[in-house]
Amino acid sequence: MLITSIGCRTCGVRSRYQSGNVEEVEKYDNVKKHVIVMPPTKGMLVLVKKCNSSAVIVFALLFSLFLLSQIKLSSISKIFAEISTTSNQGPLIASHAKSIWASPISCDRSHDLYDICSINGPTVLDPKASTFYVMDPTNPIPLLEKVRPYPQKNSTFKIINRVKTVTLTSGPPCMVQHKAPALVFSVGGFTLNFFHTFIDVFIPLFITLNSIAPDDPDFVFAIVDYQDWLINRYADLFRNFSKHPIVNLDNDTNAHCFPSATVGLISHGFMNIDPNLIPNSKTAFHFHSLLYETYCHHHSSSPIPTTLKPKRPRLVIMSRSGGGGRVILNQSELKRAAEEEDFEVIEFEPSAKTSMSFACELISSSHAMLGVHGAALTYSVFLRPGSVLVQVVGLGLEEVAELCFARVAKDMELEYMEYKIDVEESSLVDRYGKDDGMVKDHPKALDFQNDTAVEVYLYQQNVILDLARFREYLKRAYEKGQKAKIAMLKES
Ligand SMILES: *[C@@H]1O[C@H](CO)[C@@H](O)[C@H](O)[C@H]1NC(C)=O
Ligand SMILES: *[C@@H]1O[C@H](CO)[C@@H](O)[C@H](O)[C@H]1NC(C)=O
Ligand SMILES: *[C@@H]1O[C@H](CO)[C@@H](O)[C@H](O)[C@H]1NC(C)=O
Ligand SMILES: *[C@@H]1O[C@H](CO)[C@@H](O)[C@H](O)[C@H]1NC(C)=O
Ligand SMILES: CC(=O)N[C@H]1CO[C@H](CO)[C@@H](O)[C@@H]1O
Repeated sequence: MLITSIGCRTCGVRSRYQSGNVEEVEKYDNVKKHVIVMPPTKGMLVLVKKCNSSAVIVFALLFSLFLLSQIKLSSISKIFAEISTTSNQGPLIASHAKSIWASPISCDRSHDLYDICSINGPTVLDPKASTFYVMDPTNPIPLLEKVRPYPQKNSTFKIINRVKTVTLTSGPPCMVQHKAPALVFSVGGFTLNFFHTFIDVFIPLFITLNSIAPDDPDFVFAIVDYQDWLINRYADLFRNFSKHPIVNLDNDTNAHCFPSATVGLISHGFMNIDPNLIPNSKTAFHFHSLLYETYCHHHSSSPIPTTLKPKRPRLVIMSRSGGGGRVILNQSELKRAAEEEDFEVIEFEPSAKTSMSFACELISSSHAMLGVHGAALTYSVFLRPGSVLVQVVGLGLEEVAELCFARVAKDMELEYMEYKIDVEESSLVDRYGKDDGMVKDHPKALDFQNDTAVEVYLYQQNVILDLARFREYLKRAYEKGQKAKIAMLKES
């Protein structure tokens, strides 16, 4: 006889005991155990215990009974049968399997001609491997039974060896057991772009958690297309979404067990959080608050260029340079003009290396942000309610400007202003001439399937602001920024 005690995967304990060493079984009472009993010859009884110690004690009791009375194992089965409540599972192996600890897999090999096994619960069949897998989260122990489903098991003819063997098993054993369900999503795709990191990962993550578990969003993130730089850059934010370590699905070799899993993220469209579609009515404003709590005021040594409490309203100009287009060609004049309107002006060109807490502290302590439509305006998620966002909209970019930043700005309770440039303010005039169709008849909605359009309006186009006209916007932005400044001072 063999008694095997296998600790729960959670405890990582695995031990084996030879015949009758019951004390040793009990010594491990503080860890969760499963005990399997296998009689040597006739009759087979598999006893699987739930993770508790009382079962061990019951087992020990029965085992002593066995030692005392020398009853045959088949009688032990009868004891189990007697104390069992009638189960509607495992109809095939009534006397052996119908115990209160009914094993997910039970086999009756007591017959001369045949073996018969059953899986007492939901099962997955993999026909390629002729294997049935048990799905039973409460019994994550490795069980393995092989059976030739042919009633001539002891035939001495060789042909019997050609009968296929079917495997019944508990599937890959859990190397890591999780209490929280899994949420599986990708951080690949377009996420090199800051805007996409938000619209494809963090906003959908926020929506999904609040949609599928509005009261207790407790998930283990299992991430595909794992990228070190992204996970590291947003480590604090991920940690605020889930306290569990992230599982890297791309290279993890362990079998993980979860009580349940969701694969995929919910999106409400570009930069949109629709409270009507979320059970707990969370809004973009709540999303802003989460970011603000995560990244602002946690790093007191953050080198903000000026004081945290500027005397004048602060305007952040989101600079662009390099080959990406949408550069404000007369930005130094713009800066001077804004300063003349009494703004404290900071030019900020974020990169992939920009620390999120630096960006948060800079922007949340500002009262206005200005920039040409582009990914950098995503940093407006750090602006505090009442602050001003001025989006400069180039030719052909009206629709994306609305979709990407205008709507969410309003949802985050920002004062949103839009400056649509005139044809003369676009560098496309210099390049193609005022009368070219692409300039004169520029589309309102950019067709992202049209490579020419994307190239021209997003990447070739720069902006020379007509400061005489723009000054009116600066004045209005200043008034609103001043109001925001007073409100923020009161708040803190
Ligand atoms: C049939 O084979 C099994 C082993 O597969 C053996 O334990 C059993 O005693 C055999 N029964 C007979 C009737 O030979
Ligand atoms: C998987 O990748 C992560 C991040 O790239 C790394 O830290 C970890 O050591 C890797 N694990 C294995 C098992 O390769
Ligand atoms: C997010 O994390 C910061 C620390 O990194 C913490 O102070 C803050 O309370 C957290 N917010 C939430 C909503 O978990
Ligand atoms: C693509 O966009 C360019 C510039 O707006 C336009 O001239 C051209 O007709 C468009 N092509 C198609 C197939 O729509
Ligand atoms: C309209 C306007 O103010 N244009 C100026 C933009 O900036 C350049 C230099 O960067 C000036 O030459 C323009 O006069």
